[in-house]
Amino acid sequence: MLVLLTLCALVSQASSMTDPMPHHQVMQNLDRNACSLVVCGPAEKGLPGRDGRDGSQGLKGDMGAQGMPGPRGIVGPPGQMGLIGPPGEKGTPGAPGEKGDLGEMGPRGIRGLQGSPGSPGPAGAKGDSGPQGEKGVTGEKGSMGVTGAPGPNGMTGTPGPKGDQGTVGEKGEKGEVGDRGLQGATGMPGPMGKMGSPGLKGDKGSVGEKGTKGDSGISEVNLMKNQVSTLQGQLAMMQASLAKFQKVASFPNGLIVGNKALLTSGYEGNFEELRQRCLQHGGQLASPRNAAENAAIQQIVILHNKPVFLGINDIQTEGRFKYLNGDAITYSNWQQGEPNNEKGRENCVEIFVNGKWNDRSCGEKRLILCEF
Ligand code: NPJ
Ligand code: CA
Repeated sequence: MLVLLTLCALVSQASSMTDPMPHHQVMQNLDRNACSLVVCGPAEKGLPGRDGRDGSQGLKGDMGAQGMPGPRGIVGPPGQMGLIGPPGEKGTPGAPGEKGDLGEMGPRGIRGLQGSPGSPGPAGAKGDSGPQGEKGVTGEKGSMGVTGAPGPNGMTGTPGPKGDQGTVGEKGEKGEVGDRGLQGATGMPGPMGKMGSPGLKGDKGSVGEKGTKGDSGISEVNLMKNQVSTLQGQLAMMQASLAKFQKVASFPNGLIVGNKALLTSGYEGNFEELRQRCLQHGGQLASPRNAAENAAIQQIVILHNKPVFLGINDIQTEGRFKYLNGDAITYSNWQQGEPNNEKGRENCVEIFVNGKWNDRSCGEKRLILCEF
């Protein structure tokens, strides 16, 4: 019983969503006895039922093209009801629409075309003999008669007057029925038949195969040319940007020599303090490897008019000057008489305004000059 109730409820829902068929009618189709036991039968003058659930939005029908009015002709018979349409493609499920009002009856369909004429029928039976025809019109003068037999000898008389015209003969028999005439012109299309009921919704088609990769609009070479061109443009912009940035960065406490940037912060301290400071900022104490670099360092010294310590010393081994990375120096520019390791306490190197080097005590305080 519980199952029947549920089933009945389901059917009620389904029918209310799709058609206005009374519930009891549906149930009769299923199980008359069962339904008569359940509440779903129609109560006489019962309370109004609840509103049905909103129907699902129907498929939108194709708009029919309006036909051109055909030429006036014989009104054809109404066309036959159209066939049930083919199943349509499965559409995406529409959002459940609100239950709409009962729609107006649709317009009458377009009149269907008149059917093609049938093939000619068999020849008819020979007709009955017709009634005697009317008196015909006077015939034409007959041909001259044959010459008569020779008369008796006598006076030859004058020729007699011309005789009266003869009577018209009887009407002939009715002729046979003629051949069937040519087919008449096609009549006007008859009224269009009722629209067929919509076909079942078709199944969703399977996903098609992935298409082949499309051709590139331009060739690989052209593609790379474009990329190179783009990169060249970007590089030029970066070069310009870097050059400007270097100027900004070196002003007013530094300069660029080769790929080295020399910068002083103005800080002053002993050799060890300066060495560590440069390291902290990702650089090292200025270490001239050639005359050009030495001249650049000299420019800073001149600018500030203060000697600076170089990244060169012989702390490890007296008299053997090395760079901070441990390599022996390969370039030098000693002041005359230097290095002299005065008082045996000069293991660091300073550079004067004149660009010359002098070994000096590492404990002296000098302006910091780092190279990056
Ligand atoms: C003297 C010794 C050095 C020693 C130093 C320690 O340096 O020559 O070996 O390391 O004292 O105090 C002048 C003198 C030098 C003197 C320095 C000290 O040299 O001639 O005898 O000063 O600073 C520039 C300035 C001074 C200079 C040479 C050049 N310059 O500006 O270019
Ligand atoms: Ca010295």
